[in-house]
Amino acid sequence: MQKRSIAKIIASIAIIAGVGLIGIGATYAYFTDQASIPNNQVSTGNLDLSLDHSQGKPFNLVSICPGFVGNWEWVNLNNTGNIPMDAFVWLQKTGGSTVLYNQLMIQLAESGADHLCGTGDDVQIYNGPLGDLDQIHEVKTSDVYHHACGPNHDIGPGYHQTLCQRISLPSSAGNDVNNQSVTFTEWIDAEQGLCGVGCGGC
Ligand SMILES: [Ca+2]
Repeated sequence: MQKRSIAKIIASIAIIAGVGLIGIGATYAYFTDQASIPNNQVSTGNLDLSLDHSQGKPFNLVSICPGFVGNWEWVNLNNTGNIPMDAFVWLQKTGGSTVLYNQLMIQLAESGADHLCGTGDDVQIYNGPLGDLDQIHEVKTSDVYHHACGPNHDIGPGYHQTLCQRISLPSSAGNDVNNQSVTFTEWIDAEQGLCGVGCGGC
């Protein structure tokens, strides 16, 4: 009998506990509500460089001699993407005479606001042997282009930069370059620029 009474008591406690849990659950049935902000998006900018193969590109200089000074030629670096870019230029010899390659000289300049090469507002980028232009040189842009993207040397989206170029063969080159030829590739590297105010999200 005693065991049965204890069992009844335990059963009663269990029922009471169960009722208590239901009561607790009901206590926390608060009102709730929810709102949302849909259509969040993240996208990356488009870095896109295109070149106008402009006056004198590629170089095709035939039968030149020591003392030769070429005409100013140029290529346009177009920012056809939607973020600012920095541009860098370098050369890579692809065949022929290393002696001639190292004797040839090249001047690189940014055209300035007048878009003309060989005028007073040109900004020199490089002046030396082709053979030493295997390191990248930044195409620093003139002030007229800065305003698009802050105080950096960026080419703004929709803008272009004119890169002026002139090749010469010094009179001191001598017979070492007699009857020689060389080929090379000109590379333009583009890199995302640092943004100023109003220049997008990069
Ligand atoms: Ca100029």
